[in-house]
Amino acid sequence: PAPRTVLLTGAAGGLGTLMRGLLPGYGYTLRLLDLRPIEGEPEAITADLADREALREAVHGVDAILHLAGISLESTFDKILKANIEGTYNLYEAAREGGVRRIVFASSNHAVGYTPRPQGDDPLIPVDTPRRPDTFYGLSKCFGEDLAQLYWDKHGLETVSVRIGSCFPEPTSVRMLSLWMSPADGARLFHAALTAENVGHTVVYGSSANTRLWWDLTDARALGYEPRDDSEPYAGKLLAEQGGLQPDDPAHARLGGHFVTDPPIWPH
Ligand code: NAI
Ligand code: 15L
Repeated sequence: PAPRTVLLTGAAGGLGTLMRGLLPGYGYTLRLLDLRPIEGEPEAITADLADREALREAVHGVDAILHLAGISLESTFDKILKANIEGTYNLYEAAREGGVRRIVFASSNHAVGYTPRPQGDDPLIPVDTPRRPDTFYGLSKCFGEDLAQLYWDKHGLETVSVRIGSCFPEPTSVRMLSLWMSPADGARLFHAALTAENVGHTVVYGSSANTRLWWDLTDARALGYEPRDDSEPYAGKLLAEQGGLQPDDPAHARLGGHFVTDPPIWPH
């Protein structure tokens, strides 16, 4: 049966807020969880992914989990370790114990951020390209994908890991013209990932059907995802404001963009 009640972690965040607006339209009842309280949602669970007891209660009776919670940019290794690595482990353990059948995991383009972006007639980047995280953040997404594989192989808990490009209301950079996932396409993809049959652990890229696409959406489409949007209408304005991508600029040459070139964040 299709999942009905879905635990949405990270519900107070940017993507979580967008999905709170869109996923009920697909018939889901959402249970919300975040570290931060959510205004106007008195029933939302305010809890840290470090709180195993809270997670046990939060997963009780849900059919699936859309796992968006965590640090969503580069940070210190210790913070990433706590929120993204230990936090995701805690959630998977709660899900396994609670008999939850499927998790949709918000992975990221930064799991493969050092991959050169296609130029000219280069082929699109396939899902099975070697992982090359560009940050501790991207490394935590590699961990999440491997954890998902382990929990499928060992415990039969299914996951679709969605390596999200850039899901915001509009693309705001020339790089995002290639990686943009419109919120409406995001909801379409998460719905497909929640409902496709026999996914085991499947990794897909998450974006709209952009004219300037860098990666291959075949595996996402195989879940039943049919993107309807394209960033191209935003191209003229962004290119005029920012100029084109320079092949010799390291921040433009690889999938992860400035995550590749930003200095690491070390603890003080
Ligand atoms: P965000 O930073 O706006 O939201 C993340 C939410 O997680 C926040 O509300 C935060 O309070 C919560 N959170 C952080 N640590 C937590 C913890 N220990 N326990 C409970 N909640 C915690 O990020 P955004 O953009 O909404 O992204 C959501 C997810 O999707 C993240 O996992 C991010 O890595 C991933 N992602 C997002 C992309 C995007 O384009 N928005 C691109 C690629 C991946
Ligand atoms: C991500 O993984 C981040 O969570 C998001 O904030 C954006 O920076 C996105 O990648 C991106 O690469 O544009």
